[in-house]
Amino acid sequence: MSTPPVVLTIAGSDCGGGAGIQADLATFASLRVHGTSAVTAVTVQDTTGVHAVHRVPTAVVVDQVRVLLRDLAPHATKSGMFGDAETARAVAALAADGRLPRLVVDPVLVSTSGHALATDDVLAVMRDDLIPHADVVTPNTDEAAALLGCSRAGSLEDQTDQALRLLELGCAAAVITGGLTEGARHDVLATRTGIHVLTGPDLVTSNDHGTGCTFAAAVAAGLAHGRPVERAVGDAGAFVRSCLTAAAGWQLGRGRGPVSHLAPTTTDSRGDSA
Ligand code: PXL
Repeated sequence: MSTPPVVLTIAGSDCGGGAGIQADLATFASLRVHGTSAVTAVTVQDTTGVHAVHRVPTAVVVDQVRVLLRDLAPHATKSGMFGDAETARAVAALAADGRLPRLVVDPVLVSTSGHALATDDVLAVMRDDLIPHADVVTPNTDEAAALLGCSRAGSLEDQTDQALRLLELGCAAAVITGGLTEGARHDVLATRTGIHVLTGPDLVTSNDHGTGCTFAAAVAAGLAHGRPVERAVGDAGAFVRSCLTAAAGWQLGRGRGPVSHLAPTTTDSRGDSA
């Protein structure tokens, strides 16, 4: 195998292996990119919930990012959970300096189990200081509503309108994931050139922990492979569906189980054909 592209994730650790840094690195390996990581927070977590959160000092986060940028020159970057607003601000400053290439911002607010992973001031920093430098922002419908200060999209029209409004924050593209209409799930991508509605089946499973992180990490992997954003987003949706399908029968833990990053991927989403 030839030298893979490198992706950097700046995110929190989920010691249960379902979300956060662990989901990002598993996704990167599955999609044939080399994953590097700067840890922002350590969550004490299992499938039943988040039991504690320990932030990593901002200087330690920045130091991890600094050495990785210098030595491994990532082709794409991804942000997830921040330990606090100071860390979010420091990462936004790196983005403003053009140091974070092909930046995918996953505006993480709440864990799958319902635990708040960001305070209002982290949300404000993401919206005002970080997202203006993002190539793609990947909120679910709740996160999009929080960023825009409105209620959750209740129709495909609302979802489209909100994706367009996210562009006004200054990002190059925004995809709102997980809009539901009977039996179907829609991801709505808005770019400077148009709207793309990506529709798939609504896969009902309790093993869905880490889908948001996995989606955003897969988008970053696609961008690192040099794909255009429309293709990276479409492939990421297909990858998440294969991860959900493969884990549907798993029995891991007593709560919301993880998606499977062990799913065989199509050559398309894995990047053997580019
Ligand atoms: O899926 C959001 C998320 C992000 N980062 C960490 C998490 C979670 C959800 O549980 O634990 C560390």
